[in-house]
Amino acid sequence: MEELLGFQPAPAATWKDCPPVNWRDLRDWLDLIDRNGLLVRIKQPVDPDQELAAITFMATRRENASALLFETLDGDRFGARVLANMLGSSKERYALAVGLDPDLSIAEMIAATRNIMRRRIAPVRVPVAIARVNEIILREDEIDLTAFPVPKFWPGDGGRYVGTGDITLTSHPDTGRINVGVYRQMLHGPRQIGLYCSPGKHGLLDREAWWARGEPCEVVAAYGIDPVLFMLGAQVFGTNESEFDVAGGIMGNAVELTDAEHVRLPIPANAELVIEGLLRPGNLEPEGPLGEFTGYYGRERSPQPVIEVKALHARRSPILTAALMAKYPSCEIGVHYAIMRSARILDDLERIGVPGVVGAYAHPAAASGWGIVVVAMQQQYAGHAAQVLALTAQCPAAAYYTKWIIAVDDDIDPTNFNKVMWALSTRCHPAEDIDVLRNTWSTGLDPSQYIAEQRPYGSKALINACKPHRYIKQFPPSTLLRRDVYERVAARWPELGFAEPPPKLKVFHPE
Ligand SMILES: Cc1cc2nc3c(=O)[nH]c(=O)nc-3n(C[C@H](O)[C@H](O)[C@H](O)COP(=O)(O)O)c2cc1C
Ligand SMILES: [Mn+2]
Repeated sequence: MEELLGFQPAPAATWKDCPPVNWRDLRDWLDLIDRNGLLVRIKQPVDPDQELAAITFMATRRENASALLFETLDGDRFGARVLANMLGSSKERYALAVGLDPDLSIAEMIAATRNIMRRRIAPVRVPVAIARVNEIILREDEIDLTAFPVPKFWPGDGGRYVGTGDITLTSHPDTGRINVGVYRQMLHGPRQIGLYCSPGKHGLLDREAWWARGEPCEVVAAYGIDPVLFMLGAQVFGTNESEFDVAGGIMGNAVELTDAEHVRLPIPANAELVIEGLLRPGNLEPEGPLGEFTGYYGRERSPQPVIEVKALHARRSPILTAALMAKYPSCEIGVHYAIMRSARILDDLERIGVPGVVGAYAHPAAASGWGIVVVAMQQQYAGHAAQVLALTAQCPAAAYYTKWIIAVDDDIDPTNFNKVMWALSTRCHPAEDIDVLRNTWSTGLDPSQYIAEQRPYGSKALINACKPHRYIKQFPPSTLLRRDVYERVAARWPELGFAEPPPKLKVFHPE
């Protein structure tokens, strides 16, 4: 019945009204979600080889499933724990991470996220001696990452992945800008880790720039990290922006960094487990495959750069954040990613200056928010929908992977796929209303092209599911109740024997 309410996302308060988050590190945040009944602690021994992933997958076959803290892991020689489904498909945990009201709708969370993402707070440096991540420091030969309960997720995975729910820091040699990205990392040996970055990702561009100079690329990777830095590492920002500044802004508190020992990059001071290392020019080892966010093994085993680990920093009983890549709703690239990506797409469209856009949603069930973007708009002139479709398809936040860009009128809530299907089925004429963009930015992980080398060149369908602008005045009226009839029936609702209150309708047959 909300179909008849129209789409009116409540304007969120400005970020000045948003208080800072009331947690400081991953452990505080776990206490917070525990108090809200959103964390399950698993004390029984679990095998990190596939059993951990199986439990995570089976426990997350429904939306809003709890986070899982595995406290006892077979083969663990470090006293480590593993957190899985940290955010997953839970909008409540997203809200608790960024300090929003968990009862907001998805559309309201997107609007509120745009506001808190506007606030920027630069990181601060804390002394090495008080940084929590320095409770344990190991160097060179003292380091043995095989002592950790590093998960192997899927039966066809090429190895154990220490980095999935990680953040990875690199810098660009020309500008010194530090990038934060989430990139998978396969354990090769006690001090060797494979790093896979897709073409176009900042971690890869940074590494190529160092190697072009014949110099090693310094890397810092955190394998146990708080939810905000993780979420920010997964979003696309311009190379003139700092993921740390945005993370600080979202939290309302500066991100705390501290000095590393071996590299010039900083390390997150409150992380659980961090390594410092070097990617040396030409040092490649076979990496992958990994069961991916698409729900498939996306890419054949191939040579990828190896991080030579120089130092390790950890808290006592560190918590590794493991991100299961799987079909919705079991994928860690879940609702948080969909909300933030949608907010970024709306920001991009606003910056470009295209009028009339009222909402957007990158649905998480569409290959983890990467496959489909629905954009809602008020059509104002001939060609407007085609313009919005093309700009949405190629704006920085939406350009990667997205195959289906669907424009709907502003009476359609883009977060409600039932309404989107109605628009596709009643307002879109496929022979007229679909355009295709070719050779667009995609990834080797897209299984839909059989020849793997072609996969990084994607394609996009632009689908106009708005009422045809040419005939908008003649377009058949939708079936709506008359207001007086609605009000009469609503008044009789209890008398008619209905226990629930009558549906609230806002749009009526024109008088
Ligand atoms: C759990 C998770 C795993 C990811 N794994 C990879 C990966 O292995 N390689 C990659 O290029 N991107 C991966 N991504 C996507 C990138 O994090 C994302 O595109 C981000 O924008 C990269 O940062 P950048 O824009 O600074 O390059 C992953 C994202 C998530 C949330
Ligand atoms: Mn970046």
